[in-house]
Amino acid sequence: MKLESGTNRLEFLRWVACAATLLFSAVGIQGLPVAPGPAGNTPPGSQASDKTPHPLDGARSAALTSDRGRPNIVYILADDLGWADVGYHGPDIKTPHIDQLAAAGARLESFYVMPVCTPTRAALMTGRYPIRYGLQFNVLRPASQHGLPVEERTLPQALHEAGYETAICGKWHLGHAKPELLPLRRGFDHQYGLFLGMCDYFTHMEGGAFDWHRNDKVCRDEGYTTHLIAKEAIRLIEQRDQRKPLFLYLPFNAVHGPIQVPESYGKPYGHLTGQRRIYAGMVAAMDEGIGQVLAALEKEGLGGNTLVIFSSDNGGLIGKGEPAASNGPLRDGKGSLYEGGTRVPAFATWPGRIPAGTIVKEPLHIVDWYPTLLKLAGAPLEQKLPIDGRDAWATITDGRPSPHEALLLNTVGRMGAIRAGDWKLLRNALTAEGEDPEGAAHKKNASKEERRKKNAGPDVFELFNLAQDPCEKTNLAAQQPDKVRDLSGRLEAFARAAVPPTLSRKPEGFKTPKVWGEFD
Ligand SMILES: [Ca+2]
Repeated sequence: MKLESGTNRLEFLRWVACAATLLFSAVGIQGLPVAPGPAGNTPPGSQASDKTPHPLDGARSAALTSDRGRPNIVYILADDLGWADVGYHGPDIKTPHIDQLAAAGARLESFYVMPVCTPTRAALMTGRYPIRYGLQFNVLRPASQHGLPVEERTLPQALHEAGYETAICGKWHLGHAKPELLPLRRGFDHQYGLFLGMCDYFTHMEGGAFDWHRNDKVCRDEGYTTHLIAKEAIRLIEQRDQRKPLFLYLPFNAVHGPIQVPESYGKPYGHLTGQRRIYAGMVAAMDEGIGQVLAALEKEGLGGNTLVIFSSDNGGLIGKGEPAASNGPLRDGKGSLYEGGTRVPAFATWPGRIPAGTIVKEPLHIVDWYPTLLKLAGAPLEQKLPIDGRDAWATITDGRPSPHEALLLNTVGRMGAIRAGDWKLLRNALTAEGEDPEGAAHKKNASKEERRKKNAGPDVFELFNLAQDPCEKTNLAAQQPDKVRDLSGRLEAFARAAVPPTLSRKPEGFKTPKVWGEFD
């Protein structure tokens, strides 16, 4: 076991700066994570005012809610959005619609996702950790032949069975090489958007082929993808089956690369430079689209009984050079098991059911939405494959503790991380080689030679108390050997239960099609 030595003066000053920032966050200046206290969640109304007008709180809403008190559900998933890149967490980028929505419900300030795109989407769709079905490592590539295994029951499938109309509008990224992997075969009544992990925002091309679809067929709609996704979401809301509650999954491909936006969106951000200026415009365009979707819900009289959930799918990418995204003081970014890679902006809003201004500090994971939503929708939770997620409703609405004793952040090869209460243990997160999904973005603190040496040696553990040290500066592994033993045992149990990751290999003789997901 390698243990970090004490902090030097520079480290100490950085720690002080971090602590000061967190102190400011407690009074709402910076919006950074506040250390969880024994009382759990902040009582409703103690931060944002209960009198904040709800964006979905129109007079028509109450009279026109969906059936039997079950909510319409809109899950907005941003792509690669950094912790500090929502207005309520950081000063750089204005997100008035996101901020208003967040203030009207519960901000989930310790909400965890997987470090990259495909695993997070799989976790949301199944309520099961990706180690259960081989999607814990890396993302699907254009030549990938696999996807979310068809044996997995999906969230839209369960909601569809319970009588919901289900739609995906945006990025799928859970399989495109076979018809059975496409959204309409995985529980969605409607599909619109891209199948792969990223595409050009204007031409809708990726990897030499076209990737824009409606109902799993090629779609030649022209325009900026964020605009198209918002427009289609509004159409789906307006033309929904009014006899059924609606589940609308809205995974914007924004603000994943390529960093592109119509020029007008970048203009208000002249004080930012380089890619960050364009990225800020991308966030602004997404915020505008979210505002339009909320207005459509309101216009249709659905606001009063719609649960709107928002989160990013992983932390902001802060690789080499000047990063476009910012995770604020959180350590590291996309692809990493440190907080900057896995702890993301998130909230849930439902007028009358989630008190405005709620701040949830208890740790939750994206797998929790599956059982939570199924329960709210009256869908059965009994299924063949066991669910890792836990019903988080009492934690979100009633200040109850996290439903998890321990949350798995991931385990792949010799690398892994787990959170239990205020404690987080990472194994070989700094040093393991060849197990980084996104190009070693998080290993910049160790030279190649250092990593090679350490990778050949015994496991390197880092232990942090996130209540006192949310920026993961002070490794307490040496002082807390019992805690390390306990958490590494739990992590090892998850690792032993994992199936091997399915790796993306380009098949022999692979030919890029003209359109991804077309099989004729
Ligand atoms: Ca992503």
